[in-house]
Amino acid sequence: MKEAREKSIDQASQEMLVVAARAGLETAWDRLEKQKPQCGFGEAGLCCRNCNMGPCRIDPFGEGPSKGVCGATADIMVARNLLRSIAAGAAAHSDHGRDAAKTFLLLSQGKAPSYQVRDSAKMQRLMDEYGVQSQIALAEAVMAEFGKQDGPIQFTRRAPKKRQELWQKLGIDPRGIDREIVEIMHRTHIGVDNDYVHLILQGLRASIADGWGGSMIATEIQDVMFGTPKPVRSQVNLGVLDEDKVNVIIHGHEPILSEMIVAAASDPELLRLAEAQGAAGINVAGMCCTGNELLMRHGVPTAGNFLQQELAVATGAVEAIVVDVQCIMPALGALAGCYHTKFISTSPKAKFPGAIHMEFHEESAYETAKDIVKAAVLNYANRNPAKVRIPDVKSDAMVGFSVEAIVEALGGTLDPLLEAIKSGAVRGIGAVVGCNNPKIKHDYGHVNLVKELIKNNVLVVTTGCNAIACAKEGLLLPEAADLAGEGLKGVCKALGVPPVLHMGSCVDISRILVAAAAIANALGVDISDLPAAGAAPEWMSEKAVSIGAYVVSSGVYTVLGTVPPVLGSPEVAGLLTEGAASVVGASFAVEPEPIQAARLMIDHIDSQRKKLGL
Ligand code: BF8
Repeated sequence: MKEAREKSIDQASQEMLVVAARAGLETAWDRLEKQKPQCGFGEAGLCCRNCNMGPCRIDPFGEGPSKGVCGATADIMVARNLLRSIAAGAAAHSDHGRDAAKTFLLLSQGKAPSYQVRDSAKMQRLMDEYGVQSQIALAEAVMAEFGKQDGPIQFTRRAPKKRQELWQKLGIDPRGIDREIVEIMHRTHIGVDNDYVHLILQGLRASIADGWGGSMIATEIQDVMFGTPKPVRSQVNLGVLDEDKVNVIIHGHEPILSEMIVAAASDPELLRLAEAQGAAGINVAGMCCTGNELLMRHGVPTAGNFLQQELAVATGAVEAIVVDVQCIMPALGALAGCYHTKFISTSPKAKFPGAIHMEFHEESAYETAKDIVKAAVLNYANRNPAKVRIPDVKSDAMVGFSVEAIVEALGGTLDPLLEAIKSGAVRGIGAVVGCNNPKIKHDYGHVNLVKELIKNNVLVVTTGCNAIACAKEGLLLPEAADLAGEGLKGVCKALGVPPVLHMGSCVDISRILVAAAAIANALGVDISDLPAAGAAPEWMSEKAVSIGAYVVSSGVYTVLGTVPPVLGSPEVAGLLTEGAASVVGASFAVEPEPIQAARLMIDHIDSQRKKLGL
C-alpha cells in the first residue's frame, strides 16, 4: 500500500494498484520504472531521426558532436522536434474535428440516420457566423476549413480584434487546418527550414489552427449534434462500476461512437438480454475525454482518467472496454487477456494487439453500437466473481459548464463575473487542463494546484483529465466553495456553482478560448491583458504540446508540470519561457511542484490586475 500511495493520491487507484501488484499485473508505473534511466538525448530534444544519415544526437554538455550530419544545430533539432509534436497533436484534435464535421455532413445529407440535430439554435448561430442559409451549406463550409489553401479559418475571427491583428502581423494567422500541419512536416524535413525562430512561428500557426480551428469545430459541431452541455450531476471514479450489471467502459475521444453506445445500452432488446444473462442491467461508464463528453452532456458516470484505464480492467468487472482513438494504451490488450474483458477497437484508424475489431461507420452507427453492447452483455456470463474487486470509491460532481451554461448561471450576461473580477472577489481565472503522467504522482499535481488556486480566489475552469481528478476530489461540487477564499466563496454561493467549472474534454479547451475572448472583448482588451493563467500539471501527450502552443499564442501565460524536451537548446527554451512574451504577449513556465506552480499563476494574475488598474 505504501508503494501505491507513492504512485497516486486517489484512493480507488491505490486500492487497484495493490490488487494489480498482487496479481502480478504490469501497469504504466511499472513500465516507466523499466524505462529508467530514460534517454537523456531524447529528454533534451537532441535526437534527430528525420533522415537516414542519422539518427544523430548532440551532446548537451559540449563533449560530443555539436551538429547532426546535415549540420543541424541543437536549436534546429529541438525546434524541429517540438514542431513535429505540435503537428501530431494538432492533427489528432483536428482529425477528431473532421470526423465530427463529416458526421454532420452525412447527417445533413440524410446518410447518417442514427444522428440528429439536438441544438438547432446553436446550428442557426453557426449558420449566421458562416453567412450560410442551410444546414448542408454549413456542413460543407465547416468541412472545407480542413482543406482550405487560404485563410482565415472562420472561428479564428472569434478572437479579439487585437489578437487577430497580432497574428496577421506575425504571419501566424492560420490558413487551412491541414495545410498548417502539412507545412510543419515539410519544413522539418531534412534541408528545409533551419531557422529556429521561423520554425517556432509555424508551430504557433498550426497550433492556432488546432485551438481556434479543428478543436473548436469538434466542440461546436458536437454540441449541434449531441446538445450543448448544461449543469448536470453525476459520479466519478472506479466505484461507478456496478457489480450486478454488465459494465461497458467507453474510452477514447469521439462522442460519435460513445453517444451511440450509450443509446444502445438502453435498448429494450439488449436490456432483456442482460436480464436473461442474470445481470441487473447495463452500466456504461466513460474513461478519459470521451468520458468527459458523455459526463458533460448526459451525466453518464466516468470511471477515471488516463492512468486508471488499466486499473479499471483489473477490477475484473468490465465486460467490454470499447475504444476509438487517442490515449488508449496498447497494453490493454494483454491485460484484458488476463480477465474475461473484451477489448473492442472501433475506429478505422486504430487497431490494437489483443483487441477485437468491430469497425464503426457513421452510416450504420446504431447497429454497430448494438452489436458491441450485445457482445459485452453476452460476456457477462464469463465474469469470474472471484476476481471482481471494485473499489467502493466514487465522488459526486456537478459538470456541464459550457460557455452558454456559464452565461446562463450568471443570469444571461457576463457582467456579474466581470464585476466580481473588478472588485477582486474573483482575483482571476485559472485554466487547468491536461493529462496524467506517471512521472508525477497521479492526480497530485492536478488536485493540489487547483486547491491552491481556489484558496486564493482564483476561479478555475478545467477540462480533460484534470477535470476528472478534480471531480474525484469533490472539487466540482458547489460545496467545494468552502475550500475557496472568501471572495470566490461568496460568488460561488450566490450563484450556486462550484469554484471549479468543468468545461469538457480536451477539444473543449476551445470553450475556454471563447470565454476568454468574450471577457477580453467585454473589458475592451486583448486576451493577453486578462488576469488569467493556464496550467497543465501532469501533461504527457503531443496534443498537450499543441494545446500549450495555442493557449500561449492566444495570450495566456501557461505553467507546465512536466518538462518539455526543449532544454537541449537554451535558445529555444528561452524563446518559449521569455522571448514569447514580447511576441505574443504570453510565455511558458515549467514548475512540477503544484503549490509553486499556483504561486507563479497567482503572481502573474496579480501583475495583470495591476496593469489593468484593478
Ligand atoms: O484528450 S484524455 S490523457 S490527451 S487529458 Fe491527456 Fe487525458 Fe488524453 Fe487530451 Ni484528454
